[in-house]
Parts: sequence; C-alpha cells; structure tokens
Amino acid sequence: MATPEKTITSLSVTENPPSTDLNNDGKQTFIDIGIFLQNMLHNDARYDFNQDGKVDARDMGILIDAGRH
Ligand SMILES: [Ca+2]
Ligand SMILES: [Ca+2]
Repeated sequence: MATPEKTITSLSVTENPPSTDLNNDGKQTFIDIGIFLQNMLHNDARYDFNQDGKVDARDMGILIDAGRH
C-alpha cells in the first residue's frame, strides 16, 4: 500500500446539488414547493436539484421526494 507522493495544492470543489430546503426551515414542505414554483421559470441554478442545467418538473419531483421522509 504505497502512498504516492503527491502534493495536493487545490482540492477539487465538489459540486453539491442545491439543497431542496428552499426556506431553510429544516424540512421539505409545500412551502418549499411554492417557492420552487415561483422561481422555476427563471431557470436559476439554485433550483436545479439534479443539475441538468434546467429547472423543470424533474427538479420538482426531487423536491417532493425529499419531503416524503
Ligand atoms: Ca423548507
Ligand atoms: Ca434540473
């Protein structure tokens, strides 16, 4: 188990998907869905939960799924 001598100068930035908790209250509710609906036409990356470059019904599905826990 040889560890390669490699100096890591910069850590690659992990692109975390945006949080589905849009109003930051710790849960996914119809309030978050409402916020999403108000903003989905703007195609804002903040609401692009699956990071496919557009904000659409699939992202809303992710938000609804997140609220089912
Ligand atoms: Ca919320
Ligand atoms: Ca998307």
